[in-house]
Amino acid sequence: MRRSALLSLAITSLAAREARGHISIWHPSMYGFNVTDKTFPYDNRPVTPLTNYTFDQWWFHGHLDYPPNPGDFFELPAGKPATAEVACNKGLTSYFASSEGGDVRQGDNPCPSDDGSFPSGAMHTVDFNDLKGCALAIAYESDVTKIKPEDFTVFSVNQTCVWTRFTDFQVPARMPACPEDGCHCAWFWVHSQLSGGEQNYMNGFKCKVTGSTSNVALAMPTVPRRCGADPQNGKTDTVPGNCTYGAKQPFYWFQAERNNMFEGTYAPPFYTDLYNFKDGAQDDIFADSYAEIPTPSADQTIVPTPLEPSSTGAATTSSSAPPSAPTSQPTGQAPFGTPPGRCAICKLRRANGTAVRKRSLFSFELYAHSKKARSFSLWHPF
Ligand SMILES: [Cu+2]
Repeated sequence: MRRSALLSLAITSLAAREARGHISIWHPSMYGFNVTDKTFPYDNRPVTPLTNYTFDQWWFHGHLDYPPNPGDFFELPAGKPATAEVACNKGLTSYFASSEGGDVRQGDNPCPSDDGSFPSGAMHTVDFNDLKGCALAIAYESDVTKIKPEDFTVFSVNQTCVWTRFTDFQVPARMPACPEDGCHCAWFWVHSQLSGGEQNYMNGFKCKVTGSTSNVALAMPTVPRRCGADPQNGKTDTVPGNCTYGAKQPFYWFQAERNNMFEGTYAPPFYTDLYNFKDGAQDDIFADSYAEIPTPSADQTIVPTPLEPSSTGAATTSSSAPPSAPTSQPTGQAPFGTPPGRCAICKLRRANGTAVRKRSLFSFELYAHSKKARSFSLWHPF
């Protein structure tokens, strides 16, 4: 009797635990806001990571058939911060009322751990210095079925994402207004390679720019390039000529289809200076931001300077042709893969028993990460 009671308690707590995990943005404007672990044949909650997925699975997190209610928009005040909430469970956010487990908020903590330690495993960071940033991107299109991956432009980066639940995204002052039925936005996150596998996060939502004072359109976004200092991969100095300047696409990485980034497991692309994603508003993403942008390469010595923006301007559209998605790693970038030093670092961390292996209260089922046996899973926190 007692044993079965204990067993059912164990099953109950296990079920509660498995209903949680990882991190996403949370807002009623998002696609999949009410998707639970039972909605799909597989666990496709907004917080689940996207890796090796087909296009239909990863694009908008596979949630296009779960749109927000009409009229729900995430507002982007031009020139001001937009405060988003990131958490590993809806119950940890202001929107707990529609969460399976109700209100489990713990202040600004995006993902409390079971032993009170911080950061928890689902935050995928060893410590504050291991944070790799997240981004918001926008497409000026109301019809979600018309949007292609190449249409998204990153307009704001928070390099210390996901340290806090309330996460500010500075909105560029010159963001033009959206069409009457709104724009589409998406949240993107790729975490440190020291704290988990090749997980991509994408959550789409409906958004609207408020207080717009400019009508200059965004430039056509191009693929970001690795150009920051990267000592772990043998690059001690930044290579400014190798950066992508102006409007940049988000990273589409490690999926089965439609990638635009081809970095290896141990050198993920990050929303940091490493890819010329400065913290805060991306103010140089407009059609008139640069007179000319030279072709980036490792040997490029000309670095473009943004023009002084006029606060208003005639409506313009980008004249450049849409960039075609690259089919291979661009040349002239830092070598990717597994440099000898990498694994030594990971083993050291393991041996020392540091935060890398901390479990999260909102931990995720183990096999989600170990579907494909990879050596990195040895130091994956789950
Ligand atoms: Cu995760």
